[in-house]
Amino acid sequence: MRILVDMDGVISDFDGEFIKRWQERHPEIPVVPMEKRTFFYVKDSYSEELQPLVAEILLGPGFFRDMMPVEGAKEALFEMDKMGHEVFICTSPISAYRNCVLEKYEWVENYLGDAWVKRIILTRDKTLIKGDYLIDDKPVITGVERSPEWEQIVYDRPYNRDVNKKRLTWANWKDVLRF
Ligand code: T3P
Ligand code: MG
Repeated sequence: MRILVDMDGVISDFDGEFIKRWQERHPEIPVVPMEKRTFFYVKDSYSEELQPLVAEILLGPGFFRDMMPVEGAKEALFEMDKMGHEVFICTSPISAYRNCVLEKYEWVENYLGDAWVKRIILTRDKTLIKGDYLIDDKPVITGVERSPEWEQIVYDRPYNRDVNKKRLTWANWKDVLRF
């Protein structure tokens, strides 16, 4: 099987890093806790006045480099690879790409090693990429291809609970994917 694995919110803890930076920079403004994050985009959980502060954090240096790995992600990737699957990291950079693109590569090198840097597929349009599965936390993935080759498996997060697709976490992926 060819398995495409998303990065932010799946193997790197995007929300954890956001919450940490928000609390450091704006201790007086309550951070929206994860269980109340019903929108995929962080900014949609904040009022219009606060949205520039959200953007400042996401675009600032180090945000994409400093994320902690999601628990169990590395082990799962290595195990899929060992099982003989073709595993790729399929990730989209934010439009303001200046820090994001380099830091995503640095992150993969730091946490997964050189061999995985070669498996990064950086694209704004995941529908064009061929694979059997795409493990991704984004509720709906659209692009120019109306019928992507892959089946999305939702990586379970509070903001995608209303999506009716197969879902998994790194704690139960082997039961869900039963190759
Ligand atoms: P990935 O494809 O690795 O999940 O949008 C660009 C990337 O940033 C994409 O990464 C999704 C992630 N992202 C969020 O997860 N939440 C957000 O609020 C924003 C702006 C981006
Ligand atoms: Mg994601």
